Amino acid sequence: MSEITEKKRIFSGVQPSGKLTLGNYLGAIRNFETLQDAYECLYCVVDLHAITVRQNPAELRRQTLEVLAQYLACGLDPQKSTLFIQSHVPAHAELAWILNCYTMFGELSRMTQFKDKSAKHADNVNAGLFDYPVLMASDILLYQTDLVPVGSDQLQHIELTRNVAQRFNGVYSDTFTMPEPYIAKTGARIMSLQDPMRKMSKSDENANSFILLMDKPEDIMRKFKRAITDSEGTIRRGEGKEGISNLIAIYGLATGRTAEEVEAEFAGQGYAAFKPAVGEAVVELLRPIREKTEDLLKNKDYLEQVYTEGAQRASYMARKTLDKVYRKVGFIKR
Ligand code: ATP
Ligand code: LTN
Repeated sequence: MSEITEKKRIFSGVQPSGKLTLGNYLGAIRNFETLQDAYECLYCVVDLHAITVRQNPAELRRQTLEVLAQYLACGLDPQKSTLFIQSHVPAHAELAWILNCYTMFGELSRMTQFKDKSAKHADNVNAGLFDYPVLMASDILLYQTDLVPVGSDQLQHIELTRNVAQRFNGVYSDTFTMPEPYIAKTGARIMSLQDPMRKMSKSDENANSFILLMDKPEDIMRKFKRAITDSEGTIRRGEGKEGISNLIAIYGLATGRTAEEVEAEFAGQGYAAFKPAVGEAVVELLRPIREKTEDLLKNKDYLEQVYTEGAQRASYMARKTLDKVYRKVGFIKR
């Protein structure tokens, strides 16, 4: 008997809620690229998620295209992976409604991202912000996803997705594949350069806390030179050295070295030598991505072709799951 091995499926998404950071790249997008040969991958720009926080419409449009261009600039290949925009495949919103009816209010109340974001946007704690994880579960379950590459802040949402899938499968028999998170060993949580106890976030008010993929080399150098460290002055990881530990992780990822190798390389040297070295490594890491993104953004026709074809492929896969779900819950076939 000939053996047909189908590739396992991957889904992940990034919100066009601002400009992408080094954290987004090292925690997520870099892994998207390395996984695309071994898996059948769908990578989405999740614009429906982005409007849970108020967005300027013109900027949202621009940022959506920019995230797509950055997917391509980071090496995602539309011949290998399906790249698309979430709002172009209505099945995401349709499945989200159904799954709302299989998700408990109490479960959603426990989500730390909801608690953080509702504290931060106290004047706009809308139902979408609360429901955000159900839409994310729909993104994942719609494609019978096996693996979800994300930064560690998203683990709780994937756990919730698994609970919802299990509940639905329990009521109606096997419908959804049970997804697993894929979290890289290093880079899963890049910290803020100004407060190394918090994750680097594109929506931080302090622009010195994050490195953007589109930052100019002089800005990258300046931000690393100003990065908060400690008064001890040695290049090693440890308790109370979260700032330096973060810089060691970043330098290691940018140059392909382990943390031990970085510590050995800079043994006996101080922060005045290390910080510019991290800056230079990141400048070189990001230079080709920035230049490629700039080129791609000049070619809107190409971007349109990529997202149009992506949405067609994704819609076809999504429809299969949605039809099955509609049948199982008892809706009449149209
Ligand atoms: P926001 O700041 O608007 O909440 P975000 O950057 O946290 O946005 P997304 O754009 O949706 O959120 O994140 C895309 C991916 O990047 C997710 O997989 C997320 O886990 C990952 N990610 C985000 N920040 C970091 C970080 N500091 N370190 C590692 N991975 C991260
Ligand atoms: N919530 C994610 C973005 C996201 C996502 C997804 C990630 C939306 N849908 C599906 C993986 C799979 C975040 O990073 N904030």
